[in-house]
Amino acid sequence: MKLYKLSPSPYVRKVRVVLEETGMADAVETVEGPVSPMDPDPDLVALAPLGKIPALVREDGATLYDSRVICRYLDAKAGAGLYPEARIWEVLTLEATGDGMLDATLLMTYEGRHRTEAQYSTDWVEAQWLKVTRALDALEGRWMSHLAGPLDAGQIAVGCALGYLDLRQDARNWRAGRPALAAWFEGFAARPSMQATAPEG
Ligand SMILES: N[C@@H](CCC(=O)N[C@@H](CS)C(=O)NCC(=O)O)C(=O)O
Repeated sequence: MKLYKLSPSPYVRKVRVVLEETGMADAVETVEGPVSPMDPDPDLVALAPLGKIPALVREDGATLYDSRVICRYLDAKAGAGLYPEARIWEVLTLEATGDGMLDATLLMTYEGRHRTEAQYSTDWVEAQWLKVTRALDALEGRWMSHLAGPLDAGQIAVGCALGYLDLRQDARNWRAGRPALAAWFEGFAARPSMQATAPEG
């Protein structure tokens, strides 16, 4: 299998954490390349029409995207139980929460990276940040017992989202007022799978 990636991408990190946790990292060859919404890579677009990473080229079937589909596919292939049937709706909702935090944080980054100074909207950026803070508060207030349970795909999404906040929005100090989530992330970030996939910048 071939994984289209770019090192700091938090969505790619989710997939790489699943590969590490399921012992399948060696089954995947990686293709690293630049990714831009304004100038998508034609090779990637031929495989994945949205031009986004991650995309997983399989030997025996259509190319898979996005990160949620790929994580679920790898989990099924490994039989790793990261989407346990007994808690499936909670796991999927937690995964959607982590991914939604990533989407909002990425839009904040893109607002500065892909739009001119005149187009840049502080209101838009702050509206995205509000989404992130509401999600952080929900995690701190309602999800801590789930986060403390056995590893699942929802936890992986949240762990990668918090890692991405440290990378791109460190100055906003998401840990302030959220001691339980901060303590959970300290432990989660120490997992070998998270250490092996930590972004370099
Ligand atoms: N929902 C997608 C989001 C993937 C995504 O937005 N990836 C970014 C890189 S971090 C990308 O490819 N951006 C290029 C674009 O938006 O065209 C997933 O979970 O895989």
